[in-house]
Amino acid sequence: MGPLVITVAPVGGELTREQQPHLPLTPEEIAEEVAGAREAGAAVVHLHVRDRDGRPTQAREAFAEAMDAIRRAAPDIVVQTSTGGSVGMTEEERSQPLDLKPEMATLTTGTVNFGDQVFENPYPMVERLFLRMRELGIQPEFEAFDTGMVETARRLVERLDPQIRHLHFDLVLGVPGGMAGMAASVIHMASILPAGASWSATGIGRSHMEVTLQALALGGHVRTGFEDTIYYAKGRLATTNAELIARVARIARETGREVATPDQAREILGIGSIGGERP
Ligand code: KMH
Ligand code: ZN
Repeated sequence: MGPLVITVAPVGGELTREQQPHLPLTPEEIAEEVAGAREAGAAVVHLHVRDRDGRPTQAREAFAEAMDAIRRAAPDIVVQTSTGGSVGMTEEERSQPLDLKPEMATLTTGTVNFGDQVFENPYPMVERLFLRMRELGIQPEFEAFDTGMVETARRLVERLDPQIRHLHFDLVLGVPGGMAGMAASVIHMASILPAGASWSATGIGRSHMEVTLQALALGGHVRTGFEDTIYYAKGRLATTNAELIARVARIARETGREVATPDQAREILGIGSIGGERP
């Protein structure tokens, strides 16, 4: 198996300090968490940010501030901005961080119930976000909450960019409304991905370790962080994102798999391969 890319998701679009007292909110707090995660083995940061009152925002300026702080604290980490934002945000709001040309950005390819709410991703919007990413040379991470989203990503690429050089997926499992966070889900999802695609997985909430361990066993990559689990173990809140990253890195090394550097991650995820002229 090749090196393991670990992504840290330190903030999330919905989480509050009431739920997770260690949640980073300001650009400095986020950068400090990212630096700790980088030291522990994370090569990529999946980024959401907050406004001055700690509320989720997709504002360009807020992302710019957080990205500047991250660049100072963890200069080599790959920054992957969210285009999902939080439930209920408009397309206009959600697309703002793309203007900053991050190396990577998420792209959820379908609508899904999200607890009692609906995370809306109508197909025409997904196409527009994809085209904007391609125009700016931003590598998409296709976020798939169920099998239909994998098929939609496949269809989108066939229509808009059949010569695309690399596809990368993140399997987000265990969202109430999406596919169950079970080992069997990881196995099935991994089996239907387009040939040659790279993939990571994350289990939301109590499914976190089952999904993580199955992804590791199959040679996939892993995402972890407060966005995905606020607990380190049953009844014990995580105190830093770094401790969640360190556990994954430890398991990988114990089982003979090295942990990818950000440059190795760039290679594995196909960063820099989208946009521009095709050969
Ligand atoms: N907060 C969720 C509704 C993404 O970042 O692209 C969407 C989400 C996915 O977190
Ligand atoms: Zn997210």
